[in-house]
Amino acid sequence: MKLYYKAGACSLASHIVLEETGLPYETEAVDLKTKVTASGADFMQINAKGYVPALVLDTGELLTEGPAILQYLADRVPEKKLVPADGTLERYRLQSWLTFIGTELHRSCTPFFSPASGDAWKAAAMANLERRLDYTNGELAGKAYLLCDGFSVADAYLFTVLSWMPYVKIDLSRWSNLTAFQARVAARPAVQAALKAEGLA
Ligand SMILES: N[C@@H](CCC(=O)N[C@@H](CS)C(=O)NCC(=O)O)C(=O)O
Repeated sequence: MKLYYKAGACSLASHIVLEETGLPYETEAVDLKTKVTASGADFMQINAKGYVPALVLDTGELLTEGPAILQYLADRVPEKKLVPADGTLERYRLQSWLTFIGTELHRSCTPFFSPASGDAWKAAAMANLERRLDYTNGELAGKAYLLCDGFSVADAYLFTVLSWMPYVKIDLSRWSNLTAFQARVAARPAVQAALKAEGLA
């Protein structure tokens, strides 16, 4: 398998989960502005959506969209329990978190990474983000991870989005459960390995 990524972008969650699975894989960085990969390939020919993460399977097939990639990887190694079993209520709770992180947290960060976004959009996104972080902080009260069964792929995604807060100019120290969560996830060897590989450790 090969993961196309950009250091520190949402593809970091897939990179962390690849490390957690122990499956063999390779990575290739993508310049998201020029859409050229580190080896000089035209990324648009690999993933017509033009964004990361993109996972090329050993069969040569392409899988895109972070939440789908995360679940695909976790399902390859059920013994690692990175996702609840298919068809259980807990699995839908995991999907609920992945959707929330993707559409409410990740998307609310978008205007802060785009020079073209106006102040009104940024203010609305900031208000939304603060409300959603408040909610997430509450959900983590007395819990080590988002789901009761331990670390899951949703935690890798939440960790990745929380790592953007300095760029968004949100001080996470307001939310003690979020900062404790961030430290807990950062201490995982797989997370350290992915961060190091992306030059972020
Ligand atoms: N819906 C996609 C969104 C992925 C996404 O937003 N990727 C960003 C990096 S975090 C990207 O590659 N942006 C470059 C672009 O859209 O041109 C997913 O969940 O995987």
